[in-house]
Parts: sequence; structure tokens; C-alpha cells
Amino acid sequence: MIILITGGAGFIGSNFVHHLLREHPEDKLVNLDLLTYAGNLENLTEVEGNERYRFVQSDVADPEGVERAFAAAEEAWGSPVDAVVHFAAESHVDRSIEDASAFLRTNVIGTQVLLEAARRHGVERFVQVSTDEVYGSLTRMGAFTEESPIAPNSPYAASKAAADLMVRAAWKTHGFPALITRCSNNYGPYQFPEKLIPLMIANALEGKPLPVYGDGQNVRDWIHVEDHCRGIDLTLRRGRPGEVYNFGGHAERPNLEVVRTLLRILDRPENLIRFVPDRPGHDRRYAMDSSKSERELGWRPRWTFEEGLESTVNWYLSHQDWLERVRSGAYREYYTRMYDRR
Ligand code: NAD
Ligand code: TDX
Repeated sequence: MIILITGGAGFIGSNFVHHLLREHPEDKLVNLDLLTYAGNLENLTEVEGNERYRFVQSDVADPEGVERAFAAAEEAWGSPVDAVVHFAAESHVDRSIEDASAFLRTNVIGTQVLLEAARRHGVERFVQVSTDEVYGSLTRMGAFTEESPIAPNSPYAASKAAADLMVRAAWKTHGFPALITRCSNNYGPYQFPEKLIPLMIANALEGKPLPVYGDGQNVRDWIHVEDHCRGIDLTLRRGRPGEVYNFGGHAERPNLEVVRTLLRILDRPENLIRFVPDRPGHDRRYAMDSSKSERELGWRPRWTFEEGLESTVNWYLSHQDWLERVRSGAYREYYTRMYDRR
């Protein structure tokens, strides 16, 4: 299969590129990525020069750039793109609260531009990589199913929900073979240190305060990125067009517990924890019911949270130069602005 991946230089996308090249020796990949602050070709140094891989730097919301990515497959291997897996997005909730415009351009317009191009090129499978956040917030009980109402609360979640609805409309209106995956909070190698787990690891290593929003009792359902990548892969190969598939890690934890566990693994003191003002509109709890994916796709998470967290901490410990480079420059300005204000 020839697969066009968007956002393959980001956290989950780069893990997915490694997964596909490792698990499917017959597949070929084109990676379209704009290389925003979150896109890092250093995540992909191992695949440079691989004959089954091509990179195209482009904006997913730019129709000409998207055409270049489709053309790259023909040029490289003489065959058209068979499938699209769409990761490219602005992905950080706090940034969407500051300014949502890039979220609308990339997440909504970008998805529509990509859908139109994929339809024109007769793509046979289109996987939209979405999130549990489109379902909104839960209180103590229950878990989101694929039938749960769409009720996003942050500008990021609203932009992902809008994109999902365009994907749904492409299936309903044009019979375009699109599928949607919705996953809970990922963690693992190559995650940008603006997200909870790598931010806390990075700060703890530098002896800096660990900013916990509100009372620290917001609950997230953590999944190792490799389990997510297997879920997307199974959806691509076995999922039914027009369907939505949920993936969760069976690992609900309050944020404060996650932060304390990290400090224990790193052997750093709990007095590094700082409670800071809450995120506006902060969703209280996410939990995913993945039984449809387990039943239809034969998927199950393989990592336990404790093993996954330990292995992730070890990855960051052995990639401190990566972390240092990622944290320099533009990200430093954002960090100072965010946490000085709190
Ligand atoms: P990320 O921020 O690490 O990476 C996003 C990638 O998209 C980067 O490489 C960036 O350069 C690229 N990109 C951004 N704007 C672009 C544009 N206009 N054109 C082309 N490329 C562009 O994100 P992530 O955490 O890897 O998330 C990937 C996808 O998975 C997103 O769609 C996100 O909504 C979804 N998702 C993430 C999580 C999570 O916990 N991180 C959970 C569920 C779903
Ligand atoms: O400094 C922090 N302190 C803190 O308490 C940060 C960055 C976060 N938090 C809290 C907010 C959340 O309750 O930790 C939790 C996790 O926060 P994020 O890492 O920002 O993730 P979240 O907002 O839950 O969204 C993530 O999961 C769903 C991804 O960023 C999304 O892309 C994905 O769709």
C-alpha cells in the first residue's frame, strides 16, 4: 500500500511512521508536514534515505502543497496513493485558548482540503485521527462510546469536532471511504514538552516547579502511543468505512497522581509541585469505552500505565539533548508567557 501521512514529524505521526516501516515491509509512505513548532525532523532521522519513505514540506490547508504530496508518490514509485492517514493538527488546548485561528485553518480547512484532494485522487481509505475531547467532559461515572454526543468545550476540541463532521459528511454525501479514530491522552517517545507528562519530566530534571492546574483532580485516560499507533493501523486495514473507533488505555488517573508517580520514578521531591490557576473550561474527566475496537478490530492495549511511564521516563533520560534542543528558541517564549501569567 502507498500511504500519505500528514503530520508525520509530530509526536504520534512520527511514532506511526516508525511503526509502519517496521511492521509493514511492503508499504511505502509519503509524509506531508509543515514543520510548525511541533514538527521535528529529528524524530525521523532513522528513516532518512529509506527508499520506502518520502518527505514533503507543505501546509495541509494549501491545495497546491497537498497536490505535491500526491505527486511525490507517483514520482517515487510510479503508483498513486492508496490511503491517507491524517494526523496534522494544532494539538495543544492551552494554545487554542490563547488564539484559535491556526486551529481553524489547520484542523478544519486543512482537513477539508485533504478530503477534497483524496476524493479527486480516488483514495481507497482515509483515516481521520481524532480525539476523545470532541465528546466533552464526564463527571465521575461512565465512559464515552462512539454514540456519545459531540460536545466539545475547548477551541481545540471544537476544531477537531468540526473536522470530524466534515469527514462524516464526505462519507454520507459522497460515499467517500473515510473512517475516524478517537483516542484518549497519549504519552511516549517524541512528545513535545508542552503536554503534561513530558513537561513534568523536563521540569523535574531541571529542578523547576511542576505547574498543576486547579486542584490536580482532573482525570485523563492514558494510553501509550504505540498502542494508539496499532489501533490506527488496524482501523486502516480492518475498519469499516463510515465508522468511528474509540481507543483508550484503561488507565484513568488524576493529574496529581501522574505527577507524583513521575517524581517518584525520577527520585525528585514533591515540593517541586506548584498548584497554579486552572485552565479555563478545563474538562474534568475523560474515559474511553474501547469495546467496539476490541470486538471489531481485535485491538487491546499492551502497555500498562506503570510500565509505559517508566519506559517513557527512561526514553527522556536518554534523549536529554533532544529535549534541550526542542525546549530552546520559540518554545521558550511560549513557556515564559504561559507560566509567568499563572
Ligand atoms: P503534534 O502537535 O505533536 O504534531 C502535529 C504535527 O502536525 C506536527 O508535525 C506539525 O508540524 C504538523 N502540522 C501542524 N500544522 C500543520 C499544517 N497546517 N500542515 C501540515 N502539517 C501541520 O500532535 P500529536 O500529539 O502528535 O497529535 C497528532 C494528531 O493526533 C492530532 O490530529 C491530534 O488531534 C490527535 N490526537 C492527539 C492525542 C494526544 O494525546 N496527543 C490524542 C488523541 C488524538
Ligand atoms: O502544565 C500543565 N499542568 C496541568 O495540570 C499542563 C500542560 C497540563 N495540565 C493538566 C491539564 C489536563 O487535565 O494535565 C492534563 C493533560 O493536559 P495536556 O497534556 O495539555 O492534554 P489534554 O488537554 O488532556 O489534551 C491531550 O489529550 C487529547 C492532547 O493535548 C490533545 O491533543 C488530545 O486530543
